[in-house]
Amino acid sequence: MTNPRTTSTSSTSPAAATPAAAGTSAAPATQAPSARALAALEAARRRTELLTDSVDEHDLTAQHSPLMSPLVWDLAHIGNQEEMWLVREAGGRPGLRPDLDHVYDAFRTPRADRPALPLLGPAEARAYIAAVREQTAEVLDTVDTGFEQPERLLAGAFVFGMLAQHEQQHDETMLATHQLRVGPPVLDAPEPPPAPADVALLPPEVLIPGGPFTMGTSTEPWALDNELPAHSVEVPGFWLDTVPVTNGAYAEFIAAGGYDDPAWWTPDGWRHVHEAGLVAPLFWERDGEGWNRRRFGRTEPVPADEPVLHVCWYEADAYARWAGRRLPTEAEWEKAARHDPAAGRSRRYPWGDEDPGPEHANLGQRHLRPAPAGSYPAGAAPSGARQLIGDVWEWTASDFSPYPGFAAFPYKEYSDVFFGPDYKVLRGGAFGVSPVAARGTFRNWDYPIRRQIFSGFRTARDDAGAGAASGDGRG
Ligand code: AVJ
Ligand code: FE
Repeated sequence: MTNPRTTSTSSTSPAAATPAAAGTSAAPATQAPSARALAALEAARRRTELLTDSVDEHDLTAQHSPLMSPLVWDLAHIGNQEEMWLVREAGGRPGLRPDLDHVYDAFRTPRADRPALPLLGPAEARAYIAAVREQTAEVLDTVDTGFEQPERLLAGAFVFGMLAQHEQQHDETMLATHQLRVGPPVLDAPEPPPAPADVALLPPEVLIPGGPFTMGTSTEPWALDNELPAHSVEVPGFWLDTVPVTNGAYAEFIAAGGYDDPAWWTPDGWRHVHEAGLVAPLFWERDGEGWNRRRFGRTEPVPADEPVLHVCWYEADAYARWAGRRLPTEAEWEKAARHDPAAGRSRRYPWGDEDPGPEHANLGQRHLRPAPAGSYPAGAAPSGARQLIGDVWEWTASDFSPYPGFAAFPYKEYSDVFFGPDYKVLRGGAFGVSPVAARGTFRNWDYPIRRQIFSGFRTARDDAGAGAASGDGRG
């Protein structure tokens, strides 16, 4: 089998994606892999520092929820993965603390048990990740990161991009820990822009015409193993919500007794609703007739026009059934987000191949909440669907499974061990996802009961005239 990442990327090579954590400065498309790598690693580290310097030593070492690691575990785990894969494996160096591998092996110790491990303290963890980063900089200075480099970890600076994405993924996990943490607020960010004027005119749903499209990628230099390889998938025509389901719409489901009627729930979902006592999204609490929510230490009325957040897959699935609809499959979601019917090809993002900028999507923890539904018209897909990238992760109907031709790289514990019916796929990325880890092809997954993640959804339905349909769905 050909190795997609060492194949020449010449004319089909996408532009280098932005390394900016905050998504505010798009890197020039001509940026060399090594420059892109350095910027991406530095952006990730600034965000890690923001999330860990904003709390005291007690908050760093405490376990804020059995669902999460202590922040100081994430901190040193970031460095340990960088030491293991970048400094030792790709850089060929002895490394600093190979003895720490087992302490920070996510697969060996579940999150709930991590406080009992002999963890580095805050000062030790900070010194450790800084020392690893010095070695990383030396490796970057000495290796060839060209696309023709035969060593797959180094070609196009893949291993550097992989570790920048890994650090940003843990930053998002730490952001979820911040959201679970009880106490006065420590994070601040400007509010997202208000909804654009045309929101009231948007059609509720858009048509994605039937036919094949290219799912996954064989050319994106920093795509992770589960996004590979590109392959054609036949997707019958379907209708998709123009925007994610809002808090206001979800509150109607609650008010209509949605949590009390087994008709809307799968048997597993119904059992879970009762065992866990679910009555509303996580962090919501009753306030008279309405709802408040706690968000990063502040309590506020639930904003009706914002995409719903912190719902589990069972809740998303039940809402969709109540609405007479269903969740989109993963292939439907990716076709809506990438397929350009005029050009007959898949894009990197809904808006085109251009790296995400602040006008396209709510990414990078620039804001501490989703933007109102209907925001970011410049980030719309050809169908007119908005906010497919950014704001909230979107649950899909699909189990996490490998694409035809999948090969684990560089380790089975990134994706391979999670394939199967236990995990549902989420797509698109939330406001706390870095642009370096947000792509039309990027795949996330979690258990269907999880909702401390920044998860929302949109709904879909079959096109009655599938195959024969045409037009843009705007009627
Ligand atoms: C892709 C978000 C499911 O956090 O478990 C981090 C990412 N993998 N370190 C996770 C990940 C290894 C992963 N998810
Ligand atoms: Fe990890």
